[in-house]
Amino acid sequence: MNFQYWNPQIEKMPRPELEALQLEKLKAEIGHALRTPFYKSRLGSVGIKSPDEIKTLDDLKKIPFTTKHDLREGFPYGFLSIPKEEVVRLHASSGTTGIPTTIYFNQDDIKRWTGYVARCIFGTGCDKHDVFQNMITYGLFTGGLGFHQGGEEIGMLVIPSGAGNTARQFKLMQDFGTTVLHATPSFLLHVESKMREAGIKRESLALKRAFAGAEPYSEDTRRRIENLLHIDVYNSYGLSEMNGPGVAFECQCKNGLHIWEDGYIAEIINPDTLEPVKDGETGELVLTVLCREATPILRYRTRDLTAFYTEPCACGRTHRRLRRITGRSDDMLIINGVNVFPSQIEEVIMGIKEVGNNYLIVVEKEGVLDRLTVKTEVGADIFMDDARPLNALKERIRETLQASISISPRVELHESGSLPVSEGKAVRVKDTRPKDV
Ligand code: DLL
Repeated sequence: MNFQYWNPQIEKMPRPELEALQLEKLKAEIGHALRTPFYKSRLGSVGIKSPDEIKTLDDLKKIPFTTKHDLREGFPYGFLSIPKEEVVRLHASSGTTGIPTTIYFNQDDIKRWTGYVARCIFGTGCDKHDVFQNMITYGLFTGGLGFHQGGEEIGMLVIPSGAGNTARQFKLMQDFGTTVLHATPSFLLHVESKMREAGIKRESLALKRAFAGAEPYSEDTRRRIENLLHIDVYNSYGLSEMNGPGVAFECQCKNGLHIWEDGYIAEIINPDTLEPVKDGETGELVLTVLCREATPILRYRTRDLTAFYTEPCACGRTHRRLRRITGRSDDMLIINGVNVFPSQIEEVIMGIKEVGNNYLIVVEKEGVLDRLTVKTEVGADIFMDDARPLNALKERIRETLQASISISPRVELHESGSLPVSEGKAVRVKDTRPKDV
């Protein structure tokens, strides 16, 4: 394979040099952190009053974790390390509590972030000849502007189409010969369904690849999008607390996401004991930003579950790879005492070829028990007078799910296009059980 690197010196840097670079940047980041009200007090509580107290990367472990709760407590300026007049942008993610997590950038922060996203995009084989349709939400969400800047940086023609409005998306693809897409995986599946409905032939489009991220999805979902759209799909991971997209990305090997270790320090911990897991074991990802001055965040508990791949990647990059993020430590459902991750359900149903591109998991109380219903879409041709094929498919889905999650769900089949679609992150789980149970 012909690998291309945006910044070969950094991307293929020998590990000892890379770690020395991390240490240097960590010390600078601690310097920024000590200028914020939050970390002045938090670092002070463990005796860190100057960056010089950090002598090795291992010293990072002396620093307590930062949580989403801390970020909310620090709203609006508790994490700001520079004078307000030097801030040029903010991004925010709204949460269920109503207090947004807000991240500030100065001009250099934006440039650095752009560099990381450009590195991701270029590493998949894109270049200035590509036409890039950015079908994700712009605005406070980081996905739109983050990819927009990265695409422009490598010279692609960027179409800022934003999410939604599939008819307009098709028109743009046709008019401008779009070669690269960016969207959430659920929106890519929706686009494909609508394309079929509209009778648009795949061969009439110039599509070659897509970046899919911002929400968890299985390897089966990737394969499904690739097979339906005849493109390569690359997994893209990031979070607003760490700038947004551009944190970890797949290279052309499509086997794990390289985390850019010159920009972020990654640790994986056991979410219960808070101790590091052994290499290769699954745990919660903890990240420290090394490339942002305005809003330093140290040892942030992402809640995302993943593992390190330990063996080197065939592409020659030395930055470690993360396994596809399967979900979050806080999205586990407990159904009649059995632990189920939504990703396990997705993996099963996306592997069944008769099942359509959209699904919904519903958990409700029925008397004293929990009841799990999995609603999936199927093609209209199966809704015929003869109910037998329908019932047989339902039973097959139920049995396959039961074998995977040890619970027998109720399965409902719905006509294609009838389940709710979200333009941004898909809402896959509707849990209506009373919260105190
Ligand atoms: O979702 C940033 C982003 C934009 C990433 C565009 C990729 C593409 P937030 O809204 O702060 O930021 O949400 C971050 O989304 O902690 C994960 O739980 C989840 N997530 C993001 N990417 C992936 C992925 C953006 N590839 C949260 N696989 C993260 C699984 C993902 N989950």
